[in-house]
Amino acid sequence: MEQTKWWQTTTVYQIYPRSFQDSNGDGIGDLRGIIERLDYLQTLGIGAIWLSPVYQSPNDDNGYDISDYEAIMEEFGTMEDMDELLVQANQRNIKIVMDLVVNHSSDEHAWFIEAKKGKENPYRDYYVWRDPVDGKAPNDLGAAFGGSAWEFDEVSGQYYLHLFSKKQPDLNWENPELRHKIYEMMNFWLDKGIGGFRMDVIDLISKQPDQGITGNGPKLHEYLQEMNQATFGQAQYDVMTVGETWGATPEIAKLYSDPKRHELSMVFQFEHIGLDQQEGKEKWDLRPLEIKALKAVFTKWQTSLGDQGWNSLFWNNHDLPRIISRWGNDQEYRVESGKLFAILLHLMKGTPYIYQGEEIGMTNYPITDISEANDIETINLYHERIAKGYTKEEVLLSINTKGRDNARTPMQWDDTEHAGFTTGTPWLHVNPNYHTINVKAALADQHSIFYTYQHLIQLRQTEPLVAWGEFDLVETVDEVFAYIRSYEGKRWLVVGNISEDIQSIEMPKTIGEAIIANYSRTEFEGTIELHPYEAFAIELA
Ligand code: TEU
Ligand code: CA
Repeated sequence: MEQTKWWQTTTVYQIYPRSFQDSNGDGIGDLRGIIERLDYLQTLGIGAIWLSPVYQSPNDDNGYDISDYEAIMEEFGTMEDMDELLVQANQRNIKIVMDLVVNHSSDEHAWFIEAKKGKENPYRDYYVWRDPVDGKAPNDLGAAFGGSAWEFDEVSGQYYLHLFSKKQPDLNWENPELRHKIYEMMNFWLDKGIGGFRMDVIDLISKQPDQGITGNGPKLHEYLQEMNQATFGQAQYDVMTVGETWGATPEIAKLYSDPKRHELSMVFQFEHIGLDQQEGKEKWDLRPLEIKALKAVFTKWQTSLGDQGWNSLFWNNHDLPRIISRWGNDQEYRVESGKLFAILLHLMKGTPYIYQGEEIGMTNYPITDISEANDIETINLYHERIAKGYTKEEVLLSINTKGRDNARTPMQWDDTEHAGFTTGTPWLHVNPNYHTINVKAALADQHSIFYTYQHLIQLRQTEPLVAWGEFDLVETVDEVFAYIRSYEGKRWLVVGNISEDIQSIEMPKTIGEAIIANYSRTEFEGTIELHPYEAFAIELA
């Protein structure tokens, strides 16, 4: 068998620092807060933290707009705090995977401030500039957060490109000097002993804006191979890299993650994430999830990468609504559906990612007025759609179902005021359900969602079948997701009823009791009736 990499048997935990733990009462999560909670993460059993950006930033997009890649955001602490976090995490065998946001910088980055000074400035070419066409933007390329992707610059009379907000100008990867500055910066972090990089919208770096090409541009893989050689691919490092690639198909994923190509460890693919949006429309244009399609997507990804790639497994991140509210039931069956999604995902092949709060079953926080929103994407969307004639109710429904603030409400630690997140005023509303849904309560209840995650993390480390086994879908009624993992003659059946209705399935011959389950079932023979959101794994005879 192929040599095992540490990230193939580990589970990663994503921290959104602003919302994790405040240590000084200013209402904003910080690095000291994370250090205070490392023991909790060690108890959970994770082997790495993906840390959303902690670099200096004017926070137009909560840190995804970086003004200095080698400095820490003041609100989050200092470089000494960062170094301390690395030491303390490493002592607990937890690696720190940094977010690398190099498709764009902040417009307040020194490079952009220079570049704006004029066409002759040596930094001008670090960004993407174009002359107006007929007195207007060069073309109709749109930005992810609404409006044109081109912003006019009065000083030079040219437009610059920004695929996200206008405070996130796109970097020009065609410029070799810029690329090498980025590699130097990456080595600065690697030499601090970090565990790797999560690469923000990395599939956009070889854009060809004049042709309207943004993702998967012609030199993308050339750049990644060059980056690999210049940075993390060097012998002294043993890190993981995961690219955020919204447009990846399995074929594209292999280009990134085939070990022979020396690019990345794995990518985040988002095919399952798009299943509840109307075809060809935006994520805000809702449609119900078809479980059948969900099963087909996972089966495709589980069976097509082979030795030429590695899957990442996730339901949640800081851009997505909470899975229990999205595809489960966040009221009556919150605990059952939370465990179901955990069991189904964490017994697949790949590296699982847990987003902060997922392990205690945190839920969406619906707003009743746009004044309660914080996220730039949400606020822009609201005004754009209201101007187009949508009703307030329609837009709020989309926002409450899909908006990014849902994931960003502060972590719920206990039932004291503001959920133990801060002694001050939290920067974003705390979900009032913190009185019952919180870490303290989860740790005190041996049947909580937390312990299901803890068990699943252990199984990945102790059972080669979980890490390496083959995957086969089992034919069942649409609402039931059942698959078999097999490894060296051993076979596990994993079953999950993704519905509130009772579903019958025909069971093959099994051995012993369930390995993990969310109901206490003793009968596994013949035709069995699955409870709402019931999930279990059991060994097959
Ligand atoms: O996300 C990329 C991205 O495409 C998302 O903004 C996506 O469009 C949206 O959330 C869902 O419709 C990454 C980061 O994860 C996100 O937080 C940043 O805002 C974005 O890049 C820009 O850096
Ligand atoms: Ca703070």
